[in-house]
Amino acid sequence: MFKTIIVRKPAKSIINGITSNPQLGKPVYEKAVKQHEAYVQALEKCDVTVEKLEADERYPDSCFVEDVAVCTPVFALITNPGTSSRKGEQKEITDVLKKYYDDFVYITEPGTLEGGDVMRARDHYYIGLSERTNREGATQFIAALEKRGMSGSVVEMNEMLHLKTGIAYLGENILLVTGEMIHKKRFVRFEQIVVEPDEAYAANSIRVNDVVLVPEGFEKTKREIEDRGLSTITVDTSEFMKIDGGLSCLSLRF
Ligand code: CIR
Repeated sequence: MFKTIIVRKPAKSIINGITSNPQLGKPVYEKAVKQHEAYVQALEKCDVTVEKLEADERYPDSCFVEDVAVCTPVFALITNPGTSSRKGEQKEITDVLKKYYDDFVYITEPGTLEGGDVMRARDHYYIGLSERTNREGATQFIAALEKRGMSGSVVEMNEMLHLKTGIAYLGENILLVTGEMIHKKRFVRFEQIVVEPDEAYAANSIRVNDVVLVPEGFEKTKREIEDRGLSTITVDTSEFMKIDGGLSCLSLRF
């Protein structure tokens, strides 16, 4: 069960967020704030306490708090983002997490790691090797996990921004997978819901306690999830999608 969720309000500078899809246009700040509020309301229906952090104008991508920490059941990993405009965001989350954790591990240079590349399934952590997370960063994280009786392993990947761009663990042995994550040998022991290319963005859905949050507009994926007996809430994330962000990126859940 998750008890606490941390989110950060989008900054006005979100219009300068990193994007691989400039053809989608820039996010509209006011709309992003409204969508963020709706996201928080959806989370609040999931039996958790949501801590809302103020916007941080210095960092256009700072609403994507998932990337700057990984909150395990026993320690907080403070990451080292793999792109220059996001370096520094992790310092801002450290003080916030001191309320919740005593045990901190820090990814240090030359290691880089972003939380979007980390997927927990039961007690195992899968770590995608992306342009943002390198092998050294993953090795540091795995060492910290093993020291505390948990485990992690790396997943090679080539096509996506982050591991969780293409995969989500929904509990009960179910994975949502799309693109290069489909039928990876690593994941054969899971039941896989294959997300078609036209709904690929919905592979970044999140299970929060008894509910799965699904981005709005992806009916086939939503139905597939509901067919497994899971309840869903849809949230409009159009403004975050414009800068490669999705539902998981917008929160730290622990
Ligand atoms: C970035 O490129 O860092 C942001 N524009 C998007 C971050 C998305 N985060 C995530 O998937 N965990």
